[in-house]
Amino acid sequence: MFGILKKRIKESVKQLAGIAREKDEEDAKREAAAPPAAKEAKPKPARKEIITKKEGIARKAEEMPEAPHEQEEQKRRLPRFGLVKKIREKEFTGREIDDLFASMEPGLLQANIALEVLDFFRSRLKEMLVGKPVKRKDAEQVIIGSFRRLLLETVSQGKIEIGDVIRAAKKDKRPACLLFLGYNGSGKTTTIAKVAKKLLSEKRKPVLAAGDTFRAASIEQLQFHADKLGINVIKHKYGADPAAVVFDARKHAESRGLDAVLADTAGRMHTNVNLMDELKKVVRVNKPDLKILVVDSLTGNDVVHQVSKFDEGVGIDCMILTKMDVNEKGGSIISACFTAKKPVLFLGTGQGYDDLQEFDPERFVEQILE
Ligand SMILES: Nc1nc2c(ncn2[C@@H]2O[C@H](COP(=O)(O)OP(=O)(O)O)[C@@H](O)[C@H]2O)c(=O)[nH]1
Ligand SMILES: [Mg+2]
Repeated sequence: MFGILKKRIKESVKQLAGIAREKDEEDAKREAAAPPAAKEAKPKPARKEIITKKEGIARKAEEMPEAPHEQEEQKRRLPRFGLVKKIREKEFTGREIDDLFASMEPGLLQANIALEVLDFFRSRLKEMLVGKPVKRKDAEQVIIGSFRRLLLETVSQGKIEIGDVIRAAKKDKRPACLLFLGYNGSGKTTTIAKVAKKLLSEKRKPVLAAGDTFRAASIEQLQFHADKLGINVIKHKYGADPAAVVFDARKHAESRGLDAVLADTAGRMHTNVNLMDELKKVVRVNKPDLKILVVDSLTGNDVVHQVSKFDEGVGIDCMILTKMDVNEKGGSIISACFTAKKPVLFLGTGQGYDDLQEFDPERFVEQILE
């Protein structure tokens, strides 16, 4: 997983560390070419006169202007010290970070990190690195550390546990209502089946709501999964009001003491206002505990647009990114988190019921930087 993203981030780190090393060599050459006087590091011994400390201070003040050779000495020593410091340390400039991004941008975009995210990364990296001396030998580690912080602060958007949501709803003596939203084909129906399987394995009782009354065969697809898992689906006819389907499922779950309603919805094309309005009604009528956006991780840079439209339209609480098993890019996770500022609950990692991985931001970042 994330092979391309890993490669691109590694290239960025290497390139910046390379800048630090290049300058190192240049300065070493400059030092070798410097005149011998400047190369002399040993300070000349101070004049050999025995004086008391008090006298010494007074005389030093007096002597300063009369001791040009000392000043000379200091002048020689200071640039020398500056040079040594320059050789050992590196201060990145804003220009170097800009240049890095200019050359890395196509690759990072290709790894599905959106342009908006790259702009943010560039300015954060400048804040972290520019004007702060870094020991050249540590440069690579410092750069990796900056990327680690940057990635972590982007993908750590809090934590939501479905178990906690169910427990909270139970206190109100009602089932939790989890609404799954997203594009056609993003993996909503498949993911609902996976989440249902997970709840069953935790000894919880879910029911499914066939809220996609729009797309041909969607109800049958949900029924197929429910039959396999041995759970119920509440369904109406195609073309029926999805808000009513979800409402009925909630009543069904309440009367039977079930734990959660997992509600499917039609794939909202975010350009289709009618469908978005219909979805708003589902939310208004049913007040779901969690609005979960299911995002196809292969979507590429459209992730940003998709996430913002759904968030503006109905408000999302968290996300699930699917098809990570066939996605080497991984940047869509970063783009989705950056845009939504909401946590990723799970990653879909295949078509089987157990192919659902809890998303761990720290593990994700370590995987990328390993
Ligand atoms: N490889 C892979 N395929 C997935 C994953 N999640 C869903 N799919 C497939 O994506 C296609 C669309 O999924 P579906 O659940 O029907 O999407 P929906 O239109 O949003 O309900 C189906 O062929 C699924 O089997 C995943 O995590 N990995
Ligand atoms: Mg579906």
